[in-house]
Amino acid sequence: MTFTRAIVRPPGATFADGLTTAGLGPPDLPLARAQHEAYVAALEACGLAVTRLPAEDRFPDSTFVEDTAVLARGLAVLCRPGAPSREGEVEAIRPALETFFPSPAAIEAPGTVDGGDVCEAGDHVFVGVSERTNEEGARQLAAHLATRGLASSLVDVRGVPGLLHLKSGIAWLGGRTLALSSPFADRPEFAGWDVLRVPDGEEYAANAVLVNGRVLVASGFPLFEAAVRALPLPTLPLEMSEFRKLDGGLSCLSLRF
Ligand code: CIR
Repeated sequence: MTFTRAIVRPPGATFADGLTTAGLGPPDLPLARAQHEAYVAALEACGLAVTRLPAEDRFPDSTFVEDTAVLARGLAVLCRPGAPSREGEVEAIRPALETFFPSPAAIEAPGTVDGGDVCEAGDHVFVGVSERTNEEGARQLAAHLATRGLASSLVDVRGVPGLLHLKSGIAWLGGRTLALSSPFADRPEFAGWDVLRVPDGEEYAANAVLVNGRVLVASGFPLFEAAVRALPLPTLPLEMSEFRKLDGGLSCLSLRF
């Protein structure tokens, strides 16, 4: 799958008020903005034209744009975030999405879906059922994806300690290869896939992103990065410390299509 575009939104003035369970302390906003700039530069280095939306101070978590929509094969599905404080983010991003996807589908109540629970892996999509994405939402999403020839399977991630979204623990690295953190490595849902097991202690690195043949990885996880390079896939390491403080990872900072 080749990406040509991405949508991002830099962290706003209220960023430090975002939801978090990480216990890593408050984020440094200037540093977060610098890390976001470097992230955008990495996407551009991968050949993407990046649409930078204005910061949106009404919604502290609005820099995590991935959670607001699922984009696949020309289809856009507006999400219905599981966290009440994030609901308004969807309407806030809708106009930007509609410039590229004039008639988006939408997850309807009582369904909820956060985009971070959706992992596209070639012709297959894994959809996490989490504290944010419920089974009703996952089924609605699967029905929309099926209209584009994408098969889906549900992965229950509730009860995996410290895991916010499915993609906090898994990533697609092209072909039949998945990076899986330990809680996922032996699960039957991933039988038949080639598994790159994320080294214990480097779990955060599992949220890597394949962009046009290169893999964006969080810096500071040398064993995982070496394993990706050995596939062989080139890596682009990025500092993510300030987003990690808000339970965020690399994938959630952009919508790629
Ligand atoms: C939240 O709890 O919703 C945000 N603080 C972090 C969202 C991260 N999104 C993602 O991993 N897809």
